[in-house]
Amino acid sequence: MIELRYGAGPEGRRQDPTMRAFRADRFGQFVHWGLYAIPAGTWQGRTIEFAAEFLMHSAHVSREEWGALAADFTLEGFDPAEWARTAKRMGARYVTITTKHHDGFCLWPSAYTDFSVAATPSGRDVLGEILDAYRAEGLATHLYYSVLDWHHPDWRYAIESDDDRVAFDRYLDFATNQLLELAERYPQVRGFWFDGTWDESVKANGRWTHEIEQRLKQRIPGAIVNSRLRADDRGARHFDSNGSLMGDYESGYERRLPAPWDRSVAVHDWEACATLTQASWGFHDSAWAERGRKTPAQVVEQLAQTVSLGGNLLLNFGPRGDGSLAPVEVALADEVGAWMAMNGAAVHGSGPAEGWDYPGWGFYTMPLQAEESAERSALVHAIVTRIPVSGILTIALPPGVALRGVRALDDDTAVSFTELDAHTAQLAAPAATGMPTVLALEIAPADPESGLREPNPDVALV
Ligand code: FHN
Repeated sequence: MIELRYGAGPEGRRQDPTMRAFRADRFGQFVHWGLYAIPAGTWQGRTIEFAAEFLMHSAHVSREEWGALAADFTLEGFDPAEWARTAKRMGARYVTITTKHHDGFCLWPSAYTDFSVAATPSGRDVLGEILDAYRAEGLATHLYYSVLDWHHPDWRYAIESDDDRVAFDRYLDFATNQLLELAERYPQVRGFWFDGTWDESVKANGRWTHEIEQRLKQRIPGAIVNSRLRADDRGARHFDSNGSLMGDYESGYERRLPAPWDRSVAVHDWEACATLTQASWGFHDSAWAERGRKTPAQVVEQLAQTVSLGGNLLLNFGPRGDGSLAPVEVALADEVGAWMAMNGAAVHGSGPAEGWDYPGWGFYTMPLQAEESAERSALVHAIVTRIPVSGILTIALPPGVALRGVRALDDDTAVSFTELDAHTAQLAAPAATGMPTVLALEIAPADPESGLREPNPDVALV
């Protein structure tokens, strides 16, 4: 065991009401919005096939030129109530909004910089309006904050001299002030989502990452902080040098998910974040970004996989430069929302189905209370995402579990099934609809005698 001052605390997995609510939410909306939404991936006629929020960096734009975009941040199409309604219709239970991305532009009128909405034509507190709108729809709010800052003169990628150290200490004071300012201005937020913490300069300041997490939690009791903030005394990130998770949940899954059979990830809380476009978080107005745009079925499949492994999915939206949502993203939200309206019980308040192996044709989830209580759930949801060409779904039952009934979750019709043996049931695969079908499996403890029979060797389970 390595002695660490800034590693994980001894508390282990949080079970307080705020954390349980976050865990049960399972589906959140990420919003990347800032000045980068105005050029939307194109600078002086040149479209750069890279994330739109990186344009200042990738097109080598000076701070002055980039700063001039603030004059065009006019909010003509900005309707935060519409953003919030869209997220709610989609089935998201919380939002994580970029307060400051790598370009340093702040969506709130910060007292610590001039580079904020205060310098735009309206001068409005855009962040405050967004947070109020989401709260009015009943969604919890989390604040994204990039520690990396291309605008601030004291930002350093690495500490290579005494001057660097002095400058970077000043930078960390600035970031501390901004974060405490956010906590003070918006005390109803549920959490902080840190980013831009991978550089050597931050890794050499594990103490700051530890202390700012503590200070934010003092200001907002119960606040939830992602693992991406933290570095330990030796610069280890997310997990400390002893292998323990730092922060309240792991946030390392970005545009990827754990393997569908890898249940080991469920030992702690985690959240994956995903883009809707090919690889841009900010609005990128180009055929390049559209080429990889996800369909509603792909989003639902990712959501099902995530919940089956005990994670949350944070699905990104990139509003346009005028503040309006892209119609293609609203359409996706509505299609996902139509599915969630019928099948959300397999997602919200659900988690891994303990003992149920990955079936290959989809994912199993189970109500969370059951996962956490001694009593076994009487219900497992089977989310069918890949219909076998045989047209047959094989259900491998965990030891001691019997299948009592199967119903389609959307219309509550009974589905007939055959028991091949004590461990195996089969049923006709649902018809293809273009979206996953959810089957509610009613289960009960098996008759102890029945388990003594041999499993049927003819049945390929996966
Ligand atoms: O560089 C950022 C990127 O723009 C985006 O904000 C994502 C979201 O997780 N985080 C960083 C890359 O890891």
